Amino acid sequence: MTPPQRLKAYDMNRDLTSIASQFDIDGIPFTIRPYGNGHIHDTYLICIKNPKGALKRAILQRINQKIFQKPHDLMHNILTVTRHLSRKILAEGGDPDRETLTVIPTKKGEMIFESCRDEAWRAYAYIEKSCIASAPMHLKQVGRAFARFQQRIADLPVDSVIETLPGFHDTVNRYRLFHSAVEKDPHNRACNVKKEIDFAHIREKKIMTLADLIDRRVFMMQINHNDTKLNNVLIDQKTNQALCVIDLDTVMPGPLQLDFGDCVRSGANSAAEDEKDLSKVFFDMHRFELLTNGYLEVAASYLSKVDRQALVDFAWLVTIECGIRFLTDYLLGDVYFKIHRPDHNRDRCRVHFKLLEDLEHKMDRMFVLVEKLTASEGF
Ligand code: GN1
Ligand code: MG
Repeated sequence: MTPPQRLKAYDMNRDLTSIASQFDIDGIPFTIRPYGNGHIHDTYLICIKNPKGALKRAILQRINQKIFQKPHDLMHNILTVTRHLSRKILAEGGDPDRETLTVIPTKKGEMIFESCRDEAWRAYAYIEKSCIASAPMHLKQVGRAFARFQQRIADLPVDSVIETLPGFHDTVNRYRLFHSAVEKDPHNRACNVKKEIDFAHIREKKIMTLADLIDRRVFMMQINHNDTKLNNVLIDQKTNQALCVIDLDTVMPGPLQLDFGDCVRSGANSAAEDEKDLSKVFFDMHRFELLTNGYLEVAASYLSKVDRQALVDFAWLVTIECGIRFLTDYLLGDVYFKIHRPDHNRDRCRVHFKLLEDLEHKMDRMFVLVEKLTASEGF
């Protein structure tokens, strides 16, 4: 008798094959496997054999509709941004098929396939001969890639994208949600994270001060990527240069330093985002220098003094915000971020708070480095 688990796996594959066949891909999908390690959607890599027998790959994704409740708005944003980037890349003599994402429509010409189970699926062309950036060898390229992204998108009007996740980087609101999760404590978990709760509370004033500057529009606002993790940059395997910025789900307006801050949060961490052994977690100045060097090679030319001088504060802000988000989700019973083990969100929060504590000791040095690297670019 077939064990029930295998039957389930077979059914899943059959469903995925039929979903993949809805997209405008020339050929028959013959292997499908889970791909990447995102916290939000379900992602699969599909391999397709076309009628002549040639192999091609594509990415298939089930959109998490608990988070992205309007998948069509999400795809509107992605198409707006990829079309804009394609024009820029072409004008620069580049190859848009490799340097930005390409959405594969369904055979009916839609950007989303809605399955009979009310699931929303989308597909992207897979960019061959590339790999996902990893630290530390690609850090400079990652900094450069996000600055180039920022530069290319700067002239896209902020109202051309829809705010799919309102208040996504509204740290004050994130803080309020955290506060209310502590008060409600629906899973009696607050007692396990007393230290972390205090850690966040002590920093409330600084969060409010920075948020106030953002509200008063002291900083340049533009469309941001908003998820500038290392693994959202593809590296060209041939040249070892940054090739493409991926995961455009959160393109929305905000102060432009946010993307730098998030990139530092992700790239200057000496350890994994969910490392259990906190003795391995520290803010790595060398990694910070590599990222910042790559970033400023491009960005020094367009950052105003005020914007540049706030870069380090934003690394602080995004790090605490992300830690607070994980802590809130832990308190609420892991309803937002996918978890792969018990207490996963608590561990992620602990990593962020350890990272932040170390970053706080290094902020002066970070600031000096930003100024030094800017001057070395001639600004
Ligand atoms: C989520 O799924 P992924 O890894 O692309 C999250 C980001 C967080 C990140 C933390 C829509 O991104 O905001 O910074 O996890 N995306 C969303 O790793 O909430
Ligand atoms: Mg993302």
